[in-house]
Amino acid sequence: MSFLEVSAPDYLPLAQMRQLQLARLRALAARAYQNVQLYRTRMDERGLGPESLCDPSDLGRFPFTTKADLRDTYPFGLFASPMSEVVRLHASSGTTGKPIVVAYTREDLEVWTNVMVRAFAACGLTHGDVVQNAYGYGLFTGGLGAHYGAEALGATVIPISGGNTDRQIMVLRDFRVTAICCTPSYFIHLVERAGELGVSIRELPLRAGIFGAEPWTDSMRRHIQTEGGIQAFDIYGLSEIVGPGVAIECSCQDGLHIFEDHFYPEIVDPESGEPLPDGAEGELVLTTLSKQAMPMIRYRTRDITRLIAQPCGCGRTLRRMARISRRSDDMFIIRGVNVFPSQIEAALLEVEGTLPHYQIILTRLKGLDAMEVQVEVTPEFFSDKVGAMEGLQERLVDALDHTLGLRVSVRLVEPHTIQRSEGKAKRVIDRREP
Ligand code: DLL
Repeated sequence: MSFLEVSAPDYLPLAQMRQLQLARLRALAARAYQNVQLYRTRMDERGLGPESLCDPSDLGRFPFTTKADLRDTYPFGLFASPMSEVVRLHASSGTTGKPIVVAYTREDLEVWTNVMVRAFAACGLTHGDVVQNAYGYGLFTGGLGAHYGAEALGATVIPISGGNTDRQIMVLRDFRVTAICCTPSYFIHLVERAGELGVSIRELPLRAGIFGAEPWTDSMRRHIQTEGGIQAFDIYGLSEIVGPGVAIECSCQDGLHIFEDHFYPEIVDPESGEPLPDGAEGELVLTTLSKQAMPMIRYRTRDITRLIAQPCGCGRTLRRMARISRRSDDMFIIRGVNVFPSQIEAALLEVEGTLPHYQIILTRLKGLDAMEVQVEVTPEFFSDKVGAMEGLQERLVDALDHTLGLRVSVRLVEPHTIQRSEGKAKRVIDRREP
């Protein structure tokens, strides 16, 4: 299939897209009903079936599926295909207990590759690119998802996986890599380590980064683009739906196009579950439209965003979602104030003199919650006089106060004090007793 044909659904007129979605939704509901006990019971309880879907918006009458459902049916209870048709399993570890297991038929893998090809193409990658894939290979979906997509695009893939930073830098330079896939926090670490080794990433042929798997902010993007001399694109996905490739930014870098022909998005109020209109911020709920092995109906992602229906400068008709600002379950409450790590990151990066390496430590002192933000300062600042450090600390406390409406303690730490992650960064350390 030619490249243009692969990307054709990106430009489908709206009415045609809704028609396609409806046909796929009906087939999905039928498949889920026939093959998965949990879906059958829930649809029967509400008297729903494929015929209840006359318009994609009718999906709003269907019950949600949650992470708890995946745990309760661990490991294979939500599979809609016999094991003989399942050709791949991945798993995602949660914060507690057993991982969740996801399955793919051969057709599912083809769809995954298809959306990843379209994703890479959307951020300007072509067959001429040399792609260093530093997402972890294994049960995590990042490695293999990006791998098959980049390969199908015709790019040269370097399956280096995560870790071994010095070798990553050598490969980046010696193999004349033009695009890199990893978490944004790991890329920052790479740039920094390269500096120590006397390698300037800015001077290498590297021109694009496809970053995702964890939340990051626009301030972080500015930092990465300046320090790395590249364009940084945001890619979103989750194991339960497919892995990476649910949505991606295009060259306009203004929201992530959702591959709506395979994933149907809704935004709901995270508290009440009520559907919200395009433009309103809430929890992203996704339904897979073509998944065979593990269909997901109205999966509660816990990711907070909003849908953007306005046309995009790139010409794609796919709706966009705003960068994931936070997860609804990321929130912690300090002295009655709701706090999200992303707000802290944004506030810190607005103040000059700090590095995008930070950690939030939560403790409980005499029954009262306390929060300390530890942030690394630039080497120049660190070697400077104590007075400058104090001034910086005050500016940070003020910036956080301004954003959160809360005065919290800030500890400036030496460069390299905060542990680097090869995959998803751990920003919050909760030392409060349960
Ligand atoms: O992180 C899949 C992936 C791999 C996406 C590589 C992008 C690149 P999980 O491990 O199941 O899958 O984690 C999914 O990570 O619900 C979000 O909370 C978060 N996440 C993923 N991408 C982004 C992003 C992969 N671009 C969970 N921005 C999701 C913010 C993200 N959060």
